[in-house]
Amino acid sequence: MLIKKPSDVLPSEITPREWYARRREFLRQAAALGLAGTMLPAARALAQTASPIIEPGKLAKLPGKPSPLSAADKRTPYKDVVTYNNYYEFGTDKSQPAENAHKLKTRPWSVAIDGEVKNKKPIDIEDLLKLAPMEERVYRMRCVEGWSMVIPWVGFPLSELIKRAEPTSKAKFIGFSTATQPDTMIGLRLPVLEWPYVEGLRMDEAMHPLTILGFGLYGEVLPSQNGAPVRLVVPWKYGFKSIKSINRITFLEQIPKTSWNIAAAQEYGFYSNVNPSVDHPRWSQATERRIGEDGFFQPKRKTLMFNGYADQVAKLYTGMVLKKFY
Ligand SMILES: Nc1nc2c(c(=O)[nH]1)N[C@H]1C(S)=C(S)[C@@H](COP(=O)(O)O)O[C@H]1N2
Ligand SMILES: [Mo]
Repeated sequence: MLIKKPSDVLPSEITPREWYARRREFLRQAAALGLAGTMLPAARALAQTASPIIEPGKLAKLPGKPSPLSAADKRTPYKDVVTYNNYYEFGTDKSQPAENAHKLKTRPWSVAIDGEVKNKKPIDIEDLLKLAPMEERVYRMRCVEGWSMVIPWVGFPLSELIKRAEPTSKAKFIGFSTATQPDTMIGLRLPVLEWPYVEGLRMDEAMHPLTILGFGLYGEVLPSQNGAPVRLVVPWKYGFKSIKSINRITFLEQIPKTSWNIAAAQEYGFYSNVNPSVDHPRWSQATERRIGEDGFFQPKRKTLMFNGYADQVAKLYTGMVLKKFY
């Protein structure tokens, strides 16, 4: 096979501009190898055989009790929330997850629990859904790329699941993995990230009341492009920490590996707290564009420290130099 695997590429070589170039090169090589005959129409078929969820009212209802932790910001229109996505397993363009992710098999589904815990029993999604009362949490979410949304999530605190797992005294961090479904996730064929997608949190961040497992949005179960059947939602960190379609949670003594840090360590650290005064090495993080509200020619809005959640989370980082722990 002529196509470069991630292991053939030094992480430090990868920049977003190169991802595009590599994706184009990948498609060109695929065409040259005759793979185009299998892969590209397959991708097209994925988009055609079932109906993508791009409007409300098509998925099962999942109500949540309104929470005092919700933001008062205007909610981003449903259509934008479900058609402007990052979910690289389904393609690197913003529109691709909505076109492709409805093929994701979300049942049967269970989440493996392992590492430094007493209760390693995997939890089936149906049991997980019943673990704690569902709440509606309207959160500002900000992507490291410089855009933001306000999403009414439905879920409950991750701490509920952590308590059930009974971490040992050695558990200092938690790692999360996304499922890999080679036959539904066309993006797994692209060497853009190492698969599975992995993320992590420090234990106190994971136990924080703002950190939730998300099962729904806008009062319905999650559309697959938003990470069905269960994802993480951590509103004070850049969007990539909020890992989708979780099938494994591992309790660890040491800091876990995270996908974007593996891909480009000098650009994406473990903490990835939203911070307007720590720029990305190649662009400013001082401002953002609110999807569905701010036009391209409007002045951008100011990004807030910890995405506006400083009152609740700043104390987690007292004494840490945030330019170093980015
Ligand atoms: N498994 C997985 N999770 C992921 C991603 C991804 O590519 N794969 N992208 C992340 C990024 S960069 C962002 S901004 C958010 C976007 O979530 P949304 O599409 O629901 O708004 O998902 C995050 N979780
Ligand atoms: Mo992102």
